[in-house]
Amino acid sequence: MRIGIVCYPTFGGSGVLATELGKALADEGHQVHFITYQQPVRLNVFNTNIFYHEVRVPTYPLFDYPPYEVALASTMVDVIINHDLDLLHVHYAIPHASAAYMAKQIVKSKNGRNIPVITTLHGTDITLVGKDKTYEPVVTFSINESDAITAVSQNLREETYRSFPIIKEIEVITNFVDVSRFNKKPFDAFKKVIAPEGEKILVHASNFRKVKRVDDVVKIFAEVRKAMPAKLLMVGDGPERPATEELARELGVIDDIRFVGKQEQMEEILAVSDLFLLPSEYESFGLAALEAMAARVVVISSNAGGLPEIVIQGKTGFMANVGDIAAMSRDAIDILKDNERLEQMKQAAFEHACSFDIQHIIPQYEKLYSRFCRMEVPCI
Ligand code: GMT
Repeated sequence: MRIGIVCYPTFGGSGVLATELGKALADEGHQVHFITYQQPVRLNVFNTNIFYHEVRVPTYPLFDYPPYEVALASTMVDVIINHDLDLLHVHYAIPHASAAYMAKQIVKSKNGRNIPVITTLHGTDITLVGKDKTYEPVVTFSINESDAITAVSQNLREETYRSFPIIKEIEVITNFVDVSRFNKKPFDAFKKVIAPEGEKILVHASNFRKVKRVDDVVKIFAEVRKAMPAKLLMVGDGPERPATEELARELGVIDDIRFVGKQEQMEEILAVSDLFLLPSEYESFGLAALEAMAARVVVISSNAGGLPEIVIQGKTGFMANVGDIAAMSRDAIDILKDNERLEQMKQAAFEHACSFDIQHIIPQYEKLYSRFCRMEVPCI
């Protein structure tokens, strides 16, 4: 099939997932057209089945806010018509689902074709941004106008029905991980640089937004540090980073923390890590935690949103209520002190991550797409 994928090109989970999906579909022989305002960060391979179309947003002195959605819809129309796409799959509702609706109407009026639009909901498009009164009517309308809707977890499906008057079926296709990519041997020289005395290594990765509760990460680490030598890697960047660094200074743990910024080679970092901390206020799924599990890293997280759908309490990790720093610290210390159990849990985390392997999930998307095959163009 010829599939258009629209996503955010950044490090966020929705963009990562959409890019990995597109790469896997291209490997299966589909022609994949990415339509984004920048080359997606994970689009780092050459494949003759992959095409990248940059959305250019011309500016004009009149525009305080350049009309990105208009530019996006116009680029979608261009790619749909000139590359004879079979369907559009948009990731993250805002503004991708409404831009896709507009493109669909334009293509219909231009050449009578009804291009199917699939919208995948990822999380904050529903739970934070989408609920805002300013966006809600457009979000509800464009989700309802999609030909198929998917959510990345059962929890997000339920949240969506709770928050919006959605009249269509929302199917759950969970996020996935390419286990072969994350199942790596630790690079000893790298481990030595981070933890020269063989200290345990904790890691957190996110966009450092409020919802991630990065201050809790530092507070948990400060408790762990009181109990044993340890190091913390903080991966990513975002608005809460300066305050988090300040907190680390106040708590006297800054020398044991490395803020390494945005990183593409997460698998190298995870390979040397023991615990992944994700105390978020909400996660529709928690793709970063799943990637950690695939790298044999035990997860300490909150029990918010879809996290209980991937973490098995006491087996692959530990969950506690949002903000329960005492419980998360205690669990972290207990498991780090018990090497035998830590190794068992790392193995269990890996085995559980395998059930979310890309190979199990891609056929689910292909099955969904096949519902929209055109009679005149055979689907592969
Ligand atoms: O976590 C973020 O703030 C980024 C956001 C995104 O849209 O890129 O992540 C959301 O989508 C991911 C992929 O489906 C999920 O794994 C994350 O849990 C979800 N984030 C939230 O729900 C806060």
